[in-house]
Amino acid sequence: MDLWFTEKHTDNVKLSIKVDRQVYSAQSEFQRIDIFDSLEFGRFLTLDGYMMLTEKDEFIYHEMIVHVPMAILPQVNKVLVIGGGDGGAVRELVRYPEIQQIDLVEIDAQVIEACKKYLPQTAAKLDDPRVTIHEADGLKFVRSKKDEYDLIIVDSTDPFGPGEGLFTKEFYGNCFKALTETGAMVNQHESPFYPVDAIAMQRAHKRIVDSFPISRVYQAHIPTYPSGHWLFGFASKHYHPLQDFDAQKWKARNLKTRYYNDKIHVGAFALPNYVKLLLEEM
Ligand code: AAT
Repeated sequence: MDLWFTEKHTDNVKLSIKVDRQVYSAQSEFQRIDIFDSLEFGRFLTLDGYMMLTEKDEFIYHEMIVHVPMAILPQVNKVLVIGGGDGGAVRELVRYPEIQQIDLVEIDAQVIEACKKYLPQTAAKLDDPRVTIHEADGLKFVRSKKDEYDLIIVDSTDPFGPGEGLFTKEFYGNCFKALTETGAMVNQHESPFYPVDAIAMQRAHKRIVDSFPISRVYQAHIPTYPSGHWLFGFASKHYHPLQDFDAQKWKARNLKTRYYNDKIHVGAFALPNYVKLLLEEM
């Protein structure tokens, strides 16, 4: 008998992935957590039935959410990751020796536990001595922080349920305050393609533009997210994502990556006209 995981992307579109077996299922205080094995995408994690990551394509998302800001900011000592209990963003961050401290703020401890057990590919570096895990709501966590982080990575679920607060004006204002004088914030910025997603994306974008002097959007192709066309936001107090990008410095690090490179860095900030229109950049 065939078993399929299906996610509804719009009222008229669904994506289905053939499942080999279900590995884990639990209802936490915050959401339903499921982990499946599949032939095409390897093991994958869903929350409330929405795809969070697959073993096959998570490298694209995690490389793009980490290496883009790390190649722009000249000195990053302290990083805050909000969400990201799967550990994928942390795995990429610990590759930088100059990072001394990483605070990971994940609302759902059960996501961390499940990923440590069943998704070592992403979770393996959560035990790095530089990482401190806080089981807390990111919205509340940043309220009391001031002038502390060089980089904030918002690796959150979509703007419903527990993730909703991470798309508010209050949250972006508090992230601004929590950053050092030259700090920057990167967030998963939703998809521009289907109107249901684009409306939330536009709303969040306006709030970020209002909160930061420099704010640019970049893109990547993530096959298992709705439409496959995904955006990230780079919002900064001082450094510009292209003018302050030092390709030579990044190349000299000799970090092995499967998606990100210096040409992708520049190209990712070139947006299609329809996206520029949605972002009111045209
Ligand atoms: N790294 C790719 C996977 C994610 S998961 C996002 C995580 O954010 C989840 O573990 C969820 O529990 C956590 N989260 C949600 N709301 C909050 C909150 N308020 N505070 C802290 N953590 C939170 C991202 C997937 C992107 C999906 C795109 N469609």
